[in-house]
Amino acid sequence: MSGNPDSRIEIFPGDITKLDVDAIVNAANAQLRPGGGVCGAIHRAAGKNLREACAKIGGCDTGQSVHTDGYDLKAKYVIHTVGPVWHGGDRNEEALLASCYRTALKIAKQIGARSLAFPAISTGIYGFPLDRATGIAVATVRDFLQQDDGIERVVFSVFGPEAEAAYRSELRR
Ligand code: AR6
Repeated sequence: MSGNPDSRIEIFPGDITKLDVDAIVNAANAQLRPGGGVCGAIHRAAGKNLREACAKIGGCDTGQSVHTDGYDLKAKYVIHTVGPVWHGGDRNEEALLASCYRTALKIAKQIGARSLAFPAISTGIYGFPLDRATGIAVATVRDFLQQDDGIERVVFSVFGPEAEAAYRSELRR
């Protein structure tokens, strides 16, 4: 339907909160609390209105996504997705991680966000092995973009040289 999906994918080494995109994706927890990692950074940058909006929603299941405004961020929206905690791979972690990317992209489409940025969901505090997570992230985004031309730009925000190398290598495949 929409040409080579890789022409709409890019890598940004650095802090996702700085990105000027329509929506950034948050690697959230099921209670939608500020937490640490990229989630803590997004909440700090967006301000207390984000915490209040998340409290109003109340929670989100693993593998699912919800959205709020972006408040003090450049991004108009935050799409909160709850990645799986890695337990060794036999608790449906891979399918749940793919579902995070898919449901976030679906919401982006619904709210009219044409550019969005993902962090490496689940690969920090939740312990998902980086290479496996990167494979799932890239494959799921490519697949979605191939079926759909509503999203113009997907940025993988990678924090640190190891994550950057993993994404660059996966995108060369
Ligand atoms: N910009 C982009 N990526 C970042 C940033 C940033 N500012 N900060 C960290 N990362 P994590 P998880 C990378 O732990 O594993 C929170 O407390 C980081 O290097 O943030 O899904 C939530 O509330 C890693 O590659 O998320 C949950 O409780 C990636 O973001 C829990 O952690 C994800 O690491 C979620 O754990």
